[in-house]
Amino acid sequence: MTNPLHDALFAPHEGRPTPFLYLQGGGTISHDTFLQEAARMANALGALGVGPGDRVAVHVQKSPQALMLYAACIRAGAVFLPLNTAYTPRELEYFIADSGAALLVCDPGEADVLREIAQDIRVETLGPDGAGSFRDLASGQGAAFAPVPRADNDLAALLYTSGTTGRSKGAMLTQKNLLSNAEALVAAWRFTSDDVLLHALPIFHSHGLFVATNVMLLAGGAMIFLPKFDPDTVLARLPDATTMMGVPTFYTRLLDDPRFGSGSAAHMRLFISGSAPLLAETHRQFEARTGHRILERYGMTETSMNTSNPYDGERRAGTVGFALPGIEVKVCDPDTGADLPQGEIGVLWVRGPNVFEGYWNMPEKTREELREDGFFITGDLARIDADGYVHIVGRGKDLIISGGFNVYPKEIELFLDTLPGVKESAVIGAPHPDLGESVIAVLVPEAGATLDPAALEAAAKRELAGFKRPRHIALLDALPRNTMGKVQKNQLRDRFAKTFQPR
Ligand code: MCA
Ligand code: AMP
Repeated sequence: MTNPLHDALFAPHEGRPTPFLYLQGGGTISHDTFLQEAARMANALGALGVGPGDRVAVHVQKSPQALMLYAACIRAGAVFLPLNTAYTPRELEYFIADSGAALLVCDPGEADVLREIAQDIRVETLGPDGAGSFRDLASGQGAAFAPVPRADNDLAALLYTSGTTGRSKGAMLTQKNLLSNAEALVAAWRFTSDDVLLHALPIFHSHGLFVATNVMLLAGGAMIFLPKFDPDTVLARLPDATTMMGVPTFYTRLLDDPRFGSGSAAHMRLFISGSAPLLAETHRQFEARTGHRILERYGMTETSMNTSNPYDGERRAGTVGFALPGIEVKVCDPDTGADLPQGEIGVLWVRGPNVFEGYWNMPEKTREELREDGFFITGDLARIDADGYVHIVGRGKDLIISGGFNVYPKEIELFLDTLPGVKESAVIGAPHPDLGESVIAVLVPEAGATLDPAALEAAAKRELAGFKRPRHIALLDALPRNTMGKVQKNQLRDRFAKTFQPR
């Protein structure tokens, strides 16, 4: 038995002195050095008693060492569980408990607080500079580690995605899910060992970790590995790249920068966008400025990538292209589940080797969304045009996507409803020129109560990750409801989303 991800992504690079990561400060980490460090970390996991199938929760800043820890988990057969760096201790408590993680690796600055929360599990640290107790432990270990055998259906990663009920769900991703998708994307987007990807995405989500990193590992190329998307650095390093992947906000920010001209992109092979809708207008402006047609693709945490515009052929603005090879998509009636005729709008269903195993410890949720015939019900509303291009036209799920991060209104409403003086709340998305959408809260005070906006904001800051915090709070005497008692969010959007001043 082998370890499919290790064999395809890591083993081919053993002993290769070729550059893998070009760092912000100017240093370079070769494939070989990366793998040796990862092997030391895999030994460190063993020394900590982490075995195959154990979950390793990781709440650390982006760094080469954080990526080495991912490689170490794959090698050791452990399940990698990356967590958004913006999460607050209150949010982390849920993920740590729900996943039953055996080990938490966190930033040194938060270790004391998290040790209080995660009393039953081992807590080690890894800082943005790669230093910390976990690295110390690893540096005393040997640089050889025989990969732990894994089967196609063994779990490789657990990624939490928020849910419409307010409870986050852990998407169980197998070796086969991740490898089949990386293979499909390398082929579809023509990645080779000559490619240098500008990587400014976070590595705690599917986009930066599986789409960007796994693709580059499989292709054998290099990454300009930046801690975050900062236009100055991106513009300075773009000349050394051949490709870039980003959320739409990356592209609108580049277009907003007068330094970004046709010369900045003339040498580039490919720009790819995903995680949120890329406005057709942005697509056209980008082409007018650079001559490049951004390649838009569509995916989800549960499925990795499903569809992509073609590499050769027309990249059609406002569409997400065709199903990737080996993956089926169809549009179904939201109520009956019946297949809809071509051209009609319905819910998009997806089937293929990319589709996850189900939600961690949530068999009922899994049954609701993942059918026995293998189709996953995405909750996205789509139409397939006469030429076969998939258009994502809306969402059947109550979801806001802010700068590529998902925010489920229910989670924020449940939190707001606990605040003193708040009778009830409704959270909606408003169009935002930089983030695509942003979060607005409408609150109804309890009779006689006066809500203090500063206190509300302070509570939100303490408890909620920054990208989830409402950027605007409006007050109402009562929420508009239909005869069934359901809050009429469309009315709230008409009333507040259009008049709100983005910040
Ligand atoms: C940061 N802030 C945000 C966001 N990011 N607010 C709303 N939405 C956001 N996305 C807030 C911070 O809390 C902070 O608030 C202030 O903005 C500045 O923080 P900073 O970190 O400096 O922000 P930034 O550098 O401007 O970040 C914006 C960003 C970033 C570059 C768009 O959010 C980003 O890299 N997004 C990528 C998301 C992504 O990778 N998604 C993939 C999901 P304060 O000042 O109040 O503290 S995977 C997925 O969706 C599927 C599988 C797919 O198809 O890919
Ligand atoms: P996540 O839960 O973070 O995996 O987000 C997945 C969701 O992001 C999908 O269900 C879509 O709603 C949205 N999404 C991802 N890529 C695109 C895209 N290219 N166009 C529109 N929506 C997208």
